[in-house]
Amino acid sequence: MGPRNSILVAGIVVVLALTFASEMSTVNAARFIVGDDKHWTFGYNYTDWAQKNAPFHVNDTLVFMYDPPSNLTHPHSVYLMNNLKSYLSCNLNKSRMVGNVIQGAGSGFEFTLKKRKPHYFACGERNGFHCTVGQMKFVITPRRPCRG
Ligand SMILES: *[C@@H]1O[C@H](CO)[C@@H](O)[C@H](O)[C@H]1NC(C)=O
Ligand SMILES: *[C@@H]1O[C@H](CO)[C@@H](O)[C@H](O)[C@H]1NC(C)=O
Ligand SMILES: *[C@@H]1O[C@H](CO)[C@@H](O)[C@H](O)[C@H]1NC(C)=O
Ligand SMILES: *[C@@H]1O[C@H](CO)[C@@H](O)[C@H](O)[C@H]1NC(C)=O
Ligand SMILES: [Cu+2]
Repeated sequence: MGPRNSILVAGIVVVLALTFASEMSTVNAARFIVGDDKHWTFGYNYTDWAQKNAPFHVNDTLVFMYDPPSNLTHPHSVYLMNNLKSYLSCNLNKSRMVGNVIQGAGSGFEFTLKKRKPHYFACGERNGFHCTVGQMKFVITPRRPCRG
């Protein structure tokens, strides 16, 4: 085999390997409805839900579903808490809103886990009351995607 052919073969191998790798990560990425058929609601134990559905992986997607504000339903939202301390105390001061009160309507909104760090999710409504009393909080630390 000449040097030119070797380079060609090596190139094809690299392309195939990259294609395979990206397909594996797509195949392995999972989609979770937060709370399953309970969706994102007051009084459901999301710590328990997260423990039962662990482990989560980078590129997995969480789907938050909740009704928009109306006479019949309390509003909900989704925040990422700043750190463990604010998560534990449900202090929203330095949190970041990722889903407002209407974004959970219909088929909900999707949050893809991109980083291998703790994600402190909480409902931001009633100044932390849904987080404290309503148990609308959970932590997820995604793992590296598994390949096969
Ligand atoms: C929620 O679930 C967690 C994990 O199973 C458990 O440790 C905790 O006591 C539960 N909280 C309540 C209020 O039941
Ligand atoms: C996550 O998905 C993106 C786009 O599909 C991909 O480029 C990236 O490599 C994936 N991340 C991991 C850690 O697999
Ligand atoms: C919601 O409340 C408003 C005003 O109080 C009322 O006019 C309306 O009929 C209520 N809608 C429902 C669906 O109960
Ligand atoms: C949140 O910030 C406000 C305004 O700066 C402050 O008054 C309040 O004490 C803070 N709350 C907590 C729980 O730290
Ligand atoms: Cu809520």
